[in-house]
Amino acid sequence: MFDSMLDEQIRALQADACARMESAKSLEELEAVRVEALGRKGVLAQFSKEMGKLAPEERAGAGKLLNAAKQALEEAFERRKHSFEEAKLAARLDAEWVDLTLPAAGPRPGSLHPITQIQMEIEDLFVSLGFMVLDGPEVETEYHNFDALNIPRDHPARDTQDTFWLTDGNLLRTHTSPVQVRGMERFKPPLRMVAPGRVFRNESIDASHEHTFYQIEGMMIDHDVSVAHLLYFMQTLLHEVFRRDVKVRLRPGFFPFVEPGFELDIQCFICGGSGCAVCKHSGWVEQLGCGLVNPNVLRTSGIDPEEWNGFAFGLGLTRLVMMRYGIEDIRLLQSGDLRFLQQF
Ligand code: 2NL
Repeated sequence: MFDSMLDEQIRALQADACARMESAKSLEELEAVRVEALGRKGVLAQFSKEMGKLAPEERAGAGKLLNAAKQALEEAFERRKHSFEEAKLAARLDAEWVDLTLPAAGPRPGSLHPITQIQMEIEDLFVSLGFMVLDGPEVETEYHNFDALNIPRDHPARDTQDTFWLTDGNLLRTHTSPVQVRGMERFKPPLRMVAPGRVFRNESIDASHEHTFYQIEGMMIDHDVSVAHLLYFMQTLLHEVFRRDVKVRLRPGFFPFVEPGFELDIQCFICGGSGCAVCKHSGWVEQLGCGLVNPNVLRTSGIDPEEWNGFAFGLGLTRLVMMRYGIEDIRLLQSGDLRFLQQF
């Protein structure tokens, strides 16, 4: 029996389409060949239609051939598709490879707030110089915050504009002096103590004022304490904080709880004393208040001013941190902004 024309065409199509599937360069190219040969409007479908025109004795042979071609093409298609998928998976496994035997990164360590860091450094320094570190309540009595410190009844610091008063007559401490008053009440001289902590002032907030801030106060009570002792301790403190030698100067300053009282300046180390924005072109930057403890303050807390005297000082930790790191806006320190905090 001779092949019909159709048989020839089926064989030719099968050979051609098989070869093109095997050499297809991409899934898209492969799919195009499949549609062309096996699709609903493809060549094989066309042949299927033409079978109707064949003589009945030729039809069975051509039908078998058509089915065999269809099956062969489907198999060729699946084989090639599978090889594309394997290559794709292999590429992905290669690209997404992870070494599971590497040690994990672990938790990211945090750090202490710069104010806490400076507070702890100053505490350590004073402990090494024989001082106690004392703590006390943030809600204070009017007596411990004002009366015991020789602050007059009509002093403006007692105003509601400066002090947060509570409805029961107590207040939020405006300095850590009351901690030292409690220290004098509790311990006998000779006495060396520092009182770091959070204090509150009823102020409006701007780039250099917060209503809540941190300070450290200290005092030493002994026999014959002089301004020379005071200067030595202040210079040691500032040397520790700024990690360099600092030139200091004393100006008279008034605080009711010391006599004499001073404002202590350091020579500006931003400009070296020639004048800049930080020192407001004066060459000096105000750092702390200090003086010899007013005898009235000693007497009020049960210490005999005929036998004992002492020096005391107070300084803002916030100011110190801003000076040390060149921070221009006080609000950054309480912002909780990690981009800021991660620098310390
Ligand atoms: C400042 C000034 C100062 C004191 C604080 C003090 C405490 C007692 C007795 C005497 Cl219990 N004095 N403290 C003395 C002088 C100045 O602070 O500008 N602070 C930020």
